[in-house]
Amino acid sequence: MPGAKLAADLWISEYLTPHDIWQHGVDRILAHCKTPHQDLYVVESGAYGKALVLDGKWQTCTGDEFLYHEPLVHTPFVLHGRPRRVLIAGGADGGAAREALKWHHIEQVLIVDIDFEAVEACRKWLPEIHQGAFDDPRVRVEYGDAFDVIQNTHGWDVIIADLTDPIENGPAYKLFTREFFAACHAALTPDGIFVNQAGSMSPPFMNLLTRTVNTISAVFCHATVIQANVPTYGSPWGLALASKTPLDMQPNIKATDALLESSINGDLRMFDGQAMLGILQIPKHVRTRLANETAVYSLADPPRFFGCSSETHV
Ligand code: SPD
Repeated sequence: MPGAKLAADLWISEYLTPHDIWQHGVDRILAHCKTPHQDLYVVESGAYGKALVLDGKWQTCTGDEFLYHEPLVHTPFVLHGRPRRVLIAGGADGGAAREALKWHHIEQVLIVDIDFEAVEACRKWLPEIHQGAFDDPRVRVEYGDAFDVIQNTHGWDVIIADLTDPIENGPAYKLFTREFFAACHAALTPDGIFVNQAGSMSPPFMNLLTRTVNTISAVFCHATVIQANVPTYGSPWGLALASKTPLDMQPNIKATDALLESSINGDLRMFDGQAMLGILQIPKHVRTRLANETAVYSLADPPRFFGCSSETHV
C-alpha cells in the first residue's frame, strides 16, 4: 500500500465474516491460556489499548469499552428508573458491573459467568475496565451456566446478558434461545428490563440481531433494538431491549439528565440524555428487517454465529 507505514509485527485477526477480517497490531501478549470453556488472550494493542479476546473474537478493550458498557447498562437503568437488583450473565471483564455500581440505589449485582479463569484474567490484567467492581460488597460472582442460575432465581430489576457471540459449540449460544429468554422473563420483576448484546447491524450480517430480537419478542410483550457504536466490533452493534410493560423510546433529554444527576456517582463518558435518545433510535433499514423477521432461535435450533478456531488467529 503506497505511503502506508505499519507499526506492528504481530497482528490479531478477527474473522468478522467469511470475507472480512478486522486486524489489530499487537505490541504485547499479556496472557494466553485455554480455559475449560474458551481460548483466552489478553493483549496490548497499539491503537486500542488492552484487549480481551475469547475464541478469536474481540470482546472488549480499554480504548473503546465505554462505548459498549455505558449504553448496555444505563439505557435499561434509566428506563427502569430505580433499579436495585441486577443480574449480569457473562460480563467477565467487570465493565458492566462497574457501570451498574455507579447507581446509588443498587443493592445487589450478581455476575454469573461460566469461566472462572476468564474472570480471574480480567481481574488481573484489565483493572482499567473493572475498576475494582469485583471487590465491591454489593457484587457476587457465581461461576456456572447462567441458564441454570436464572431458572432458580427471581426478583431482578434488570438482567443484562453481556455475552460472547453465539459461535457454534461456544459457551453462549444457548443464551440466545427462546428457552433462555423465557427464563429471564420469569426471573424479572413486573417492571423489569432485559438487555443483551445481540449482534452486528451491518446489512449483510444482521440475521443474528433480527432473529435474536424476534426470538425475544416471542417471550416479552415489548422488544426492540438499541445501538452501540463500538469501533473495535467492526460495525455498528445492536443490543436487544425487552420488557413486560411499554417503554418510552423518546424520553425527554432534560428528564434523563436530571435522573442521572440524582442517581449516579462518578462520571459517564458517552452517556447522557441526548446520547440516550440517539441510542434508542434505529435506522429505517434495521426496522424494516426486524418487521420482516420470522425466525426464532430455540435449543433445538440455536444460532450458529460465524466463528473460527482461535489457533489461527494470533
Ligand atoms: N463481537 C463482539 C461481541 C462482544 C460481546 N461481548 C462483550 C463483552 C464486554 N463486556
